[in-house]
Amino acid sequence: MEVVENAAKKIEDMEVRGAARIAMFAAETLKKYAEMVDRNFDDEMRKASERLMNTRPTAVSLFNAINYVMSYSGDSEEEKKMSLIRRAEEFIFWVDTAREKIGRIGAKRIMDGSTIMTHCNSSAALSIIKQAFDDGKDVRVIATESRPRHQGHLTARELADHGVEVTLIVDSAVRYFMKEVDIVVVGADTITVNGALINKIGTSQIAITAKEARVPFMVAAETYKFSPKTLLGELVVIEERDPEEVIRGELLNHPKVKVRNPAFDVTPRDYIDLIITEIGAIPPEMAYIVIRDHLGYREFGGEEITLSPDHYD
Ligand code: 5GP
Ligand code: RI2
Repeated sequence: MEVVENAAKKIEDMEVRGAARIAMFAAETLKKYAEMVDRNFDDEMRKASERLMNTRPTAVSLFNAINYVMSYSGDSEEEKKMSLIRRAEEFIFWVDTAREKIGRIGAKRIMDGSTIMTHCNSSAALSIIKQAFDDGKDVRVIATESRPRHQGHLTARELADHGVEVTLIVDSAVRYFMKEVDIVVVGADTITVNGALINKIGTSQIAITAKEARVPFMVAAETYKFSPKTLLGELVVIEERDPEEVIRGELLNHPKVKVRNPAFDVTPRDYIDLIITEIGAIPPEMAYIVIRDHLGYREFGGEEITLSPDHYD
């Protein structure tokens, strides 16, 4: 289990982060562990998947990845192992190809000469921006620093290294700059059945500001970011992280001061113009259809929800 424990710690500490990356990493880890297990396959894999599942609660991509990989079949342990490995590879392929497709679809919505605002560090959102740039469009990006973990620095570096001009701003400067913005593009940790977006804390403030300024707000989300559990009435758990990520020192221990650090917030669907998925650009109202038809769960109504390889059809 050491390989699983180490991987779980990396996700918890955010050494491996981003909804797509943690999902792919979980699939890679399950595959690696399956290759090592030589007895009690079902039990061992169940323990491994539970450990990985209990790392970060908000991004449904992690749940969907684990659920997809763990829906293996076979009579003998060897058959089960082969089935699990194949499913892990399928999921990893899904992650890679979806990001690329989202880039190609979303880039069409970026006009030449645009200033794009983005928040945090989303591989899907950046895929759109990079594709627009690669298509020869003159684009500039305003990136928020994304306190407290400053993932905006990663975004600024990644885009600048790609050749895109970037302006880095503090999160509270969003409204100040919104009048210069032509479109907002963000990623997603989870999309709920009623089309709400759960993404990095501060996203909903940007969405409200964009709406006020009549600036389109576009979300880049692979279909495995849609939550089948919300169809069964579950609410998305918003992760609250250590206050030490926000502030260190005396104030943290003051008996009258409480420091809170929610990592995500909810943007209601009325603020979202379009969600770019690998199966097309959809309005948030279509989230239910994506969950019903493209996540292809079989055991509707129970706790068990199985993603289906029909996805590849
Ligand atoms: P707000 O609370 O920001 O006014 O609206 C949140 C929106 O997200 C509502 O439309 C709510 O129905 C929707 N939503 C869907 N799933 C969830 C969830 O798991 N948690 C929360 N807080 N809102 C959700
Ligand atoms: P991709 C990140 O969460 C951000 O909220 C980002 O928008 C989202 O995951 C999606 O990222 P965190 O892991 O899957 O930094 O598009 O807390 O890469």
